[in-house]
Amino acid sequence: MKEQNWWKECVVYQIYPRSFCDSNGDGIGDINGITTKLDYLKDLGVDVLWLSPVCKSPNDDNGYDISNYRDIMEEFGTMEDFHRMLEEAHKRGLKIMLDLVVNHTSDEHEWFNQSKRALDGGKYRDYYIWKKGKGENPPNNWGSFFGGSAWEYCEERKEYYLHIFSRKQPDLNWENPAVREEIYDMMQWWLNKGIDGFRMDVINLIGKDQNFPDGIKDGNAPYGDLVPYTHNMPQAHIYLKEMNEKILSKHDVITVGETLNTSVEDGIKYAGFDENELNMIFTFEHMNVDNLGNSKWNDQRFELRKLKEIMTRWQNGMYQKAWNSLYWNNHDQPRVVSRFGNDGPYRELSAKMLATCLHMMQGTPYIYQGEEIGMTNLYFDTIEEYEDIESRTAFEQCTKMEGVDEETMMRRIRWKSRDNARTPMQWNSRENAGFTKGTPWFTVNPNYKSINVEDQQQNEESILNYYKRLIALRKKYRIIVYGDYRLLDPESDKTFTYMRTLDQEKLLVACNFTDAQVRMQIPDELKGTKGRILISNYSHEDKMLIAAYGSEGRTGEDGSI
Ligand code: ISL
Ligand code: CA
Repeated sequence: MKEQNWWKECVVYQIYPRSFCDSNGDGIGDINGITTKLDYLKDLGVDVLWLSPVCKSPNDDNGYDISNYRDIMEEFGTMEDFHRMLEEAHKRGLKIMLDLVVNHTSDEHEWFNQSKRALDGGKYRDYYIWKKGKGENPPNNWGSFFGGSAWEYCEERKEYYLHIFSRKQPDLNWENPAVREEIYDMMQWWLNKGIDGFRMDVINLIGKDQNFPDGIKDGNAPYGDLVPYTHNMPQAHIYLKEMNEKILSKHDVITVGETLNTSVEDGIKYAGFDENELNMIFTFEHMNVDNLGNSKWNDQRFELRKLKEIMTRWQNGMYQKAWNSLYWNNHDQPRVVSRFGNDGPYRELSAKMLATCLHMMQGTPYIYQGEEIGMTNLYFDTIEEYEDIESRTAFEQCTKMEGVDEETMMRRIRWKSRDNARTPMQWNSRENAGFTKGTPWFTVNPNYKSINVEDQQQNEESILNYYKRLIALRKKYRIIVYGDYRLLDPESDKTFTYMRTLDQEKLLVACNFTDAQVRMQIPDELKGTKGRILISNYSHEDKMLIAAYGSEGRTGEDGSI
């Protein structure tokens, strides 16, 4: 077993502040709202809270477009509110992790204002990625993730700037040492306030191929693919090592990089125990399991065998080399109980099953607000009802430029939109789910009367209480944190079964992904041994135990459950 660290043993809870809790009735969740829920979070048992961006922002992309890194978004409150929240969190032993969005800023950031005007030199001239066009055309054919070209022409400079995301999110030029110093300074400034870590937004995009070649066009795609020239470039590792040396290594913090399009090999470089870059990364491979080609936009259901293959490859590939993070959900993904589970009659059972499947793996688990009560997707009829910039721009581009008919595209958006994760947190069965006393900024899922925190607190068998037990188990059994992992049923399209092992101990995790009963064999290595069930999503645990192990708590000859 490699070194033990607190960030390997903790559980992180992600808060999307806009949709978490509104304290002043303006319909927008805020920092004081978070403070009022710290007891709830402490009681849940999580250790670290990751807040999606809280810095000043014009909210083109809900805070992922920062216009001032050293100030708080007006709707969310003040710096005083932030300090109070931090202090109250620390009093309860909860750590606070901020979202570091430094691949790009907002186009309303002062650096960009200066850079636009810096025609003949000056400090800010190369803070962003500026290029001359090719005649009437942009510097190359790259398409932005949020629709259209990745280049925007700027009248003032008579040049184009690069924006991998929206045109209001210009990419910073990390080649420029002054930019890097500026960012390290800002990180230190927040660390001085006492924050406990960073989740780093699209951090593997900070290095760009300086030749800026055209990308390959896929099928009907109007633009070329920028991924091979902007993701996981060697520079990204150089800059992360520099950041680590100058800032991170001097603090006992938790770091996780959001890294799109990374392989296990990349993961080992970013999160390797001896690499001095990050503690862990978010892989996307398991989130892309239900993609169609390279695109997330489709409404097909995932294949269990594929999901198991991906997760197993990461579990085994990183083992003893680097650390995994474990997640089913975040503010960019549809709700897992709708996506990989069953949000109809088996919502509770499948939410618990999915939680078990994830939390018993090796890595640091992340819970996204509402996941702990089994919140579901929300399906709108028209594109106008969606708020998210990604859904809106994808609808435009796919229907107008790629020939997808509107009906089909709406089906895909209902299934995959990031807005599925962004409906307000469901606290109770009163108006607006107890999220706000005003008019919520975004539709509350109408199922809040039957899915909410308050009801689940009162029910011993609820998903919420199940999460509490899962978290508590991790604190109690080292095998959950440090044990190795072995998949037992690669061929099954019904079950996901794996074994964890630490020294003499074994932990069997058996998950049924179907809506029917399945029979499974107790693996030979457990036959005749004494075992007990640590947790189960079925209330008839005892019966199962007897069926599996006989009344003595020993496995029977055939070992079937
Ligand atoms: O999740 C996605 C898959 O389609 C993308 O929508 C997402 O943009 C990508 O994962 C990068 O995410 C991060 O950076 C974006 C921001 O919009 C996301 O909310 C953030 O998590 C740009 O800052
Ligand atoms: Ca508010």
